[in-house]
Amino acid sequence: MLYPSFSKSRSVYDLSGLWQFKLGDHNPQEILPNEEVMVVPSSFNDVVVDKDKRNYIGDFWYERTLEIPKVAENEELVLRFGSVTHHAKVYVNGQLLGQHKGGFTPFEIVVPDQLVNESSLRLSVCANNILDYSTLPVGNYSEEIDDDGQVRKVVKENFDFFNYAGIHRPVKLVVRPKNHIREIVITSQLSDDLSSADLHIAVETSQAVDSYRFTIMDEDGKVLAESDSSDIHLDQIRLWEVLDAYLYTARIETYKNGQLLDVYEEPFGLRKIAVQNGQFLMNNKPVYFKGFGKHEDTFINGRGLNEAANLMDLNLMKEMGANSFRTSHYPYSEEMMRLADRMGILVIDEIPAVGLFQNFTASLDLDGKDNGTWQKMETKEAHELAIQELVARDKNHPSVVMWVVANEPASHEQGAHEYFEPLVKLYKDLDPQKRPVTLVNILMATPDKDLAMDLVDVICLNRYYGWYIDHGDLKKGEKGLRQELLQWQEKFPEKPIIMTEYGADTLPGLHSSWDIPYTEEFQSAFYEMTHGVFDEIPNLVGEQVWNFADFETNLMILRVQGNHKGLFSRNRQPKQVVKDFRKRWQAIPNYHYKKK
Ligand code: BDP
Repeated sequence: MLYPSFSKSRSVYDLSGLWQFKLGDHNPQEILPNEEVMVVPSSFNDVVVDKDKRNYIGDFWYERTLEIPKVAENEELVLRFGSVTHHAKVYVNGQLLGQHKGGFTPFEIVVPDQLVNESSLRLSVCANNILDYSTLPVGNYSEEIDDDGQVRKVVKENFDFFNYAGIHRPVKLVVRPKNHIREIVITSQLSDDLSSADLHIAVETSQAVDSYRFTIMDEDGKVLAESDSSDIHLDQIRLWEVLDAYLYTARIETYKNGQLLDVYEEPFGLRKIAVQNGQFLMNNKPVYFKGFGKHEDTFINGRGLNEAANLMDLNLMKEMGANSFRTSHYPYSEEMMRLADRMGILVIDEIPAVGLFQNFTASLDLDGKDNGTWQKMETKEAHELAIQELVARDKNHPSVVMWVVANEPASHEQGAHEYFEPLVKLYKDLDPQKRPVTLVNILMATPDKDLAMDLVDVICLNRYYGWYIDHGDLKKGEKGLRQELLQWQEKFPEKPIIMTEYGADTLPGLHSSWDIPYTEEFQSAFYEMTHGVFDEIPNLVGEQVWNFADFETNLMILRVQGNHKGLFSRNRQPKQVVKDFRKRWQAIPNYHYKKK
């Protein structure tokens, strides 16, 4: 799906700001009362202040009226949502125009012509934040009867982050030609010496066109090539490299009867990815991933788009020598993906496939027994949709170097292989760049028990030796970690390994002479131990700390106002260990760290 950029043929209006708001039922035929307002984009939860409202589960409504801009006869009016979490129904003047499942991907709705002719529109959105065994993420849904006899809907997260909800990303009003460019897919074949590229730009239009015009520009806007053909050769190219991004722009014009119909500009980068011999190659060089699992999570905004926080986070990362992050545990905003493209940050791109583990929150049983997960999950349809929508949205981003099929599913339980095989294939079939696919493996699914890692290209592991296993005992933790990494390496010698999570909750300012868990000293000792082991394992080609910053979770005995495994506090102040990381990561080159 195209990003809502404007051009000569397209106007884009931003509908951010205050909307009317209501938790609970509403009849969209009627005007939503003026009693409460909400900011779009944001999560409603931390803005409403009232405790019951913060935890509200069910339908909730947003409404605003808008003047309709000029729309010519050959144009259409489109409502474009960056994301509504987790489900949305969109009404205009009381009429249901469309709906969307899934809280982290964009969707658009064309306003019918007869409504465009009205002078103003009343736009109502019914959002819903229920999660159950058929949704991604997976939630434990139940209904309770309150003292006053009212049914109260409850979602217990089957995952470790707060179930923020709302219109999380920008809402835009787009005026575009009826005969418009619907899709652009840019693929490139680089020469062996990586000095030139054969581009192919596939364009899909909503109606037939006579011809196309393709223009390729460099970063200064200089025209490098112009052509009527979708196959274009570029000489003396500049590659998109880790932390040294270079973005070209493809301008696509469509024509009918000699008249310009639509114009759209898509940025793209030129780089080559391959996985072979236990290495992750970028432009034929082995990469070492340094970085984080993150969350879209900030004070007040919750999971709502916060572009200043996004930029600060990536600046902090770069300053430490980090070069990558994973969009744990859902697709991040399109704005973040564009920023990563711009800054040369590698992104491991994840769908909201988290919580695919029966009894996840109840289980700190680490023995890996079979809970019957794959008989109970009803997520297949949501899973396919999430993959389709993510690839459709992110396929052209040079920053995206790998897709994640799921985070910490019960891949050691019977049925996991059968469940994931078609989903991995779906990614491969859909992705025009054929990027590697991974599954982020949970600590119970050790090499002797796991049933799914044979399906994927890269072994991504979340491991907590010294924290959830051998808590506080770093000597034992070290042994266990080393042993397991060696087992993975032996089992799949051709597959690179990336540690996608490792970390220890730490309260800044808490100290101890005895390296006691939760202190800053323990956090430093924990990372020193793990890094020592990582450096011994040739196939381990990346380390992504859990987590970049502390973040909000649901209520659990293990959580003290959220998860504190951040290297930064929730308000982005560094913990003591950041200094150690800066030293380590600034000394580790982006390429050729592991000599084989
Ligand atoms: C893993 C999850 C992550 C959690 C983390 C933790 O992937 O979402 O926040 O561990 O326990 O289970 O801190």
